[in-house]
Amino acid sequence: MSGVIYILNGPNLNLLGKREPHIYGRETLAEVEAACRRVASELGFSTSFHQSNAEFQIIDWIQEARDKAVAIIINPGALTHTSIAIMDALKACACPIIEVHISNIHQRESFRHHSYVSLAATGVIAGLGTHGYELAIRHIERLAGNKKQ
Ligand code: CA2
Repeated sequence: MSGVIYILNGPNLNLLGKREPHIYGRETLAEVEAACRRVASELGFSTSFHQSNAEFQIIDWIQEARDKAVAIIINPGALTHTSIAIMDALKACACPIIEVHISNIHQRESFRHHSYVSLAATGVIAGLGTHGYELAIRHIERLAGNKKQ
């Protein structure tokens, strides 16, 4: 197995571990990045990990991933619930797409219950904290393994 997994994070996720630990936990985004790099490398993948508060930047990374990535893991932050443009960009990608939410969006305000991104995602992980990123990487490894059989 080899290849690069793009891991994309949307608005305000740079604040991870610094505010609202009761919702998002105490791990910082830098720690999430390091954990993703470690797990991915154990499984033979590299990672391209990014965060932006700008929608256009996330769309540009998704378009870059079209040509370069074996899979995309995306936590679009609040853009999950609003961005048709991110959904369209993801729909143009052929690789597996795992949508990750740290919190259980279905247990929160009703405006968080709908995700445009889910319409383009292979699968969704929500409510398992930052461990969801690692689970997504492990699932990508399983998908890659199954393809070879
Ligand atoms: O649960 C998730 O991962 C979310 O994608 C996080 C978004 C929220 O808008 C989504 O509904 C669910 C918010 C990210 C903001 O992250 C913060 C982290 C620490 C402190 C403040 C914000």
